[in-house]
Amino acid sequence: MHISAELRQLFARANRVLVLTGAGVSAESGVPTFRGGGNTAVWKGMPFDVISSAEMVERDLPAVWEWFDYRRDFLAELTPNPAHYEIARWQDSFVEFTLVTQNIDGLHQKAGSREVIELHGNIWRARCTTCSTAYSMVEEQRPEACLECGDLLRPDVVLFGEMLPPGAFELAAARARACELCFVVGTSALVYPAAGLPEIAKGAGAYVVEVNPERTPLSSLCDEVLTGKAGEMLPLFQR
Ligand code: BJW
Ligand code: ZN
Repeated sequence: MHISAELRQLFARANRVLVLTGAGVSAESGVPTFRGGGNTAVWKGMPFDVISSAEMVERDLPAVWEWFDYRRDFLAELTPNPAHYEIARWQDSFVEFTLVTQNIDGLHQKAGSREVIELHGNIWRARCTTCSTAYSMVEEQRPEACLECGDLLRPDVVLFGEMLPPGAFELAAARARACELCFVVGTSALVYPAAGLPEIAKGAGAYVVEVNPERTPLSSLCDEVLTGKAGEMLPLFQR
């Protein structure tokens, strides 16, 4: 795959870089993507946008937990891939580096990334449906009910129709406005407001690069499209 001289130079000289990732960055670790490839995620006959929705939390919270418990068991066996590790290396190479992810799998952190802006929450946390107290499920089991108020717990992830964590998008948008170089890696760029970040970066003058084996609605906005897998493309960058 050809990386332009302009992009190589920009990568070598840039001070402020932002990377937005989606499910595709974890695909080479074995995490199924949501869309594309024809294997859309389905749980007991329900498409993921039905089971992963605010309505389903209201209607059948135990079913939502079953689906997320199943996915945590599956994810526990998986490890980061070269794309996660490369992105983790970048954080110490630039004056200001921002990693924004839509992923809830925690693989960026496992690869060593710090201060990850998680737009859609984290599958390894539960939170109280009433008082929002959060509980880690990395090492420990979640309590039956909230230890503060006794109410029900739910996965600490952002489902369709729900608000993003307070401040997360605002911080990501500020970094997008300030960056010189923006990478959009492994996202179908269909889900908003996340998909709006590269548009913000572009509007503020950044050079926007997409890394994806397939074209997306963002491709035409990008200054450069690197058609290929994240784990193969990102290690081609040298600084
Ligand atoms: C590779 C690869 C390799 C493969 N290397 N690449 C404007 C218009 C219309 C609707 C809306 C709008 N603004 C907001 C909305 C509503 C909605 C939305 O955007 N809907 C659209 C579908 C139209 N947004 C929301 O509801 C958001 N909330 C919100 O806006 O709050 C305010 C509000 C409230 C009420 C009403 C209106 C507004 C919240 C969105 C939360 C998304 N949640 C999910 C589920 C999380 C929990 C779970 O996991 O179950 O998050 S949905 C799912 O999609 C998940 C992902 O983070 C998200 C994005 O998917 P992603 O990462 O792009 O993955 P894929 O699978 O789509 O794509 C993978 C890509 O990788 C592909 O392109 C492949 O080619 C590529 N790939 N292998 C590189 N090796
Ligand atoms: Zn509580």
